[in-house]
Amino acid sequence: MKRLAKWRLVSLFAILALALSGCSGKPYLSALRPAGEVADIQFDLMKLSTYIMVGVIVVVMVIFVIVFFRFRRKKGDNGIPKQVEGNHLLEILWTVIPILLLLILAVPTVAATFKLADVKEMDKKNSDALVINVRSHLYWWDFEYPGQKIVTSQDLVVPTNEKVYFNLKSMDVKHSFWIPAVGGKLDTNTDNINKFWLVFDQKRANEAGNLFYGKCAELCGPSHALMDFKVKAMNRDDFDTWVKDMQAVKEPEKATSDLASQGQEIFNKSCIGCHAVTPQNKMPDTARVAPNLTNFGERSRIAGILDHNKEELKNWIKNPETYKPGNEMSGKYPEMTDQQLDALAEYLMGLKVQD
Ligand code: HEC
Ligand SMILES: [Cu+2]
Repeated sequence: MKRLAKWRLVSLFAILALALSGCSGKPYLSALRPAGEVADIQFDLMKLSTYIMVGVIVVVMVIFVIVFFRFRRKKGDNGIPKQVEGNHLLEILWTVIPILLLLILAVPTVAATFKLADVKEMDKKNSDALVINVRSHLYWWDFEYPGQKIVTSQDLVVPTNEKVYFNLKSMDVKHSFWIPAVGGKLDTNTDNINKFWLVFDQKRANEAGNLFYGKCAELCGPSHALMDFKVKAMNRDDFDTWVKDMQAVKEPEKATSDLASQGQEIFNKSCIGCHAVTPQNKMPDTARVAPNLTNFGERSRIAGILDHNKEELKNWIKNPETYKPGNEMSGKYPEMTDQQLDALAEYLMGLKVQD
């Protein structure tokens, strides 16, 4: 019997350890390791409300314990104790204290809400603020840089230590744009544009390996949990270079080897109807039906989730349904032989804009 109780305790601690390890605060993924001005503000609000809640619990528990022991029935107590009803001082106290606590919570929260929604700068004429149009799709992300006239998908590229402004919109159902370490989450809706800004801190980006993880935070379908994107944060100079390299691609890049040009041929026959390989957006939003692959060779993941290598790429093209159930690519192109898959992988991995 005793042994059983001991094991119960051990397994309880094991489960607890497992649960708490989820809070370890990975720098690329955790809201508890804020990596920018917005994340800092949000984290401070979380701390403030946690402190207040813990304070209330502690005070209530202390009073509870005192009352529990002091007013127990003791030997010699007979009958019903004196009945007290209505105490002005107490009633005023327990009305005023919660009001004060709510005010302490509300004032910084409302102030932060307005600050985080302040996008005057992006709406100004001739403003030189960096604006990115985020378009969410079942189950992938499109990023358009209207000022730079380029489009990329799945990997969001941003400069660090400056305000980056976002226009958020969804092309199918509601999704939500969230970069846990940096800020959000804000819904992407179908019939209005939500706007906000974020700052990506350079030092924290270094700690995170210059790659933050982004998530869809609104249940949107069977592959919702797989609707990931990544954020490449780099200093302004590197960002400008990346933009120039993207802009320099005016037409589909020529494959460099025999195998790759075979792949390009297959791609031009079966895939290019959905996937663009030039970064200029010549289509209306609604016509963009698949990730832009101009810089696919430089992605950090395939489809946001798989390791970026030829094997996984072939697996993906062979059967995307296994990896992302309900995705919009499955079954919409002819089946490929192993040889064709090799060629496609060779071609796609070669799609790079930077050297
Ligand atoms: C009907 C349109 C359509 C066709 C045709 C199509 N795809 Fe896709 N493809 C998609 C969509 C949509 C996604 C995004 C899937 C997701 O992540 O949910 C995608 C994703 C991908 C990805 C991952 C992209 C990234 O940025 O990580 C690759 C690679 C890819 N497709 C290759 C191909 C190849 C190769 C072909 C031709 C054999 C092809 N696709 C044909 C619609 C299409
Ligand atoms: Cu989603």
